[in-house]
Parts: sequence; structure tokens; C-alpha cells
Amino acid sequence: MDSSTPTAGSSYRPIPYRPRRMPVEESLRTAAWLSERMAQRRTVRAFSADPVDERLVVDAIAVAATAPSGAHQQPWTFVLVTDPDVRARIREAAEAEERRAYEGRLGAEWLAALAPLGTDEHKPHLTEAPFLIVVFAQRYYLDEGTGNKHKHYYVDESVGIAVGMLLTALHLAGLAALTHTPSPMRFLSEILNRPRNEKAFAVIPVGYPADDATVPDLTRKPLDRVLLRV
Ligand code: IYR
Repeated sequence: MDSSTPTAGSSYRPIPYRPRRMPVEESLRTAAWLSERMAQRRTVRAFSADPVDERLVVDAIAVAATAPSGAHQQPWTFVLVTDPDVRARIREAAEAEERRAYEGRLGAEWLAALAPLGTDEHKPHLTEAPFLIVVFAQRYYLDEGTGNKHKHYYVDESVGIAVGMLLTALHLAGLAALTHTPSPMRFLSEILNRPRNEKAFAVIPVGYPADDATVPDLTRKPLDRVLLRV
């Protein structure tokens, strides 16, 4: 092979990784604390108009951006939307899509699955929560100057992990969030003027819960139903 041809491993330059080894008691304490805090997380649909310190949201996005990703390509863009006019346009377009969904596109089985959640086509949280984070998945890399493209790998998995970390970080900061996935979501690319390599992945309103917020009375599967040992 020509010595100038890139080969697998040719740019591999590892550096040492020596995190402190945690005493197991400390790990267990941390795990118990985290597990209790995370069990309190609920998806919230009614938000307070109380302001949220933007640093909390930016810090949570910084946590999400530490997620592992396919080939470390970090194929995500987080758009933090506060402009009331932009949010009004997002709400109008989302509600138009949701109306079509609830009036037919979802179908009876899907509607039955959603019934315990009490969702419908009204999405007031899109304008009422102090922040909207619109997460975009970069389907491929695009250099907007040259038009050069290259493939991204495991995009949905990578962005899904990042969103999970985002929701965790928001919750640990005392904030509530909703993972909203209007379908189709193309209107988000148009309104937010995103390039053609990006596809909307989720819209996440963030804020404090409204004083009179309610959540569906749901329980989580016990661990012995989700954890198998072989
Ligand atoms: N996107 C719709 C419907 C919906 C779908 C699922 I799956 C949910 O868990 C909740 C809602 C909506 O946002 O109402």
C-alpha cells in the first residue's frame, strides 16, 4: 500500500487516562443519591412563567455535549430558543401537525397508548416555558463553505444518548422538561434556518413546573422486569 494512503489507526494517538479510583462506599452513596433523584424526574407539560437562570440550561447543554458518539463525530446541534415570535411560530406549526396527527394520522392503537398520558394537539408549553431547546441531528457532516460532505455514523443512537444526558442534567439542576417530538418536524428546520444536513430530533421545553402542574399517575417497571442476569 502507498505510504500516503490513510490506514485504520494511522491517526490514533492515545493519551493516558487515569481517573481517581473511587472507594466503593463512595460509589454506592453516589449511586443511591442519583437513583433517588432520578426516580423523581417526571415529564412536565405545564410550566411556570417564572424565569430560569440561563446558565442552568447552558450548563445542561454542555453536559449533553459530553455524550459518547459514533466515531466521536458529535453529530448534534442544540438551538436554544427564547425569542417569543420564533416560539409562537414553532407552536403554531407544531399544533397544526399535531392536529392532523390526533385527528387521524396516529391511528386508534397509538391514540389508545397515549390515552393514559392525557396528551392532545394543544402545546401551550411551546410558548409558556421560559426556554425551548431544539435538538438537531447532523445526518452527515456538511462544510457549508465548500459543500464538502462526509458520513456520520450511529446518529440517532448518539443524539439519543446526548438527549438522555441533557434530561438528566436539567433534572439535577431542579428544572423540568418535556421531550416533544412533533411529527413531521421539518418546519423546525425552516423556522430555525438550519442547514440541510440537520434533521430535528426533539423539542425540549424547559422551566419550573407550574404551581398547579399535574402529571399522569404512572409507575416505573420494577428493576427485576428490566434487568436480566445470565
Ligand atoms: N407527538 C404527539 C404524540 C405523542 C406521541 C408519543 I409516542 C408520546 O409519548 C406523547 C405524545 C404529541 O406530542 O402530542
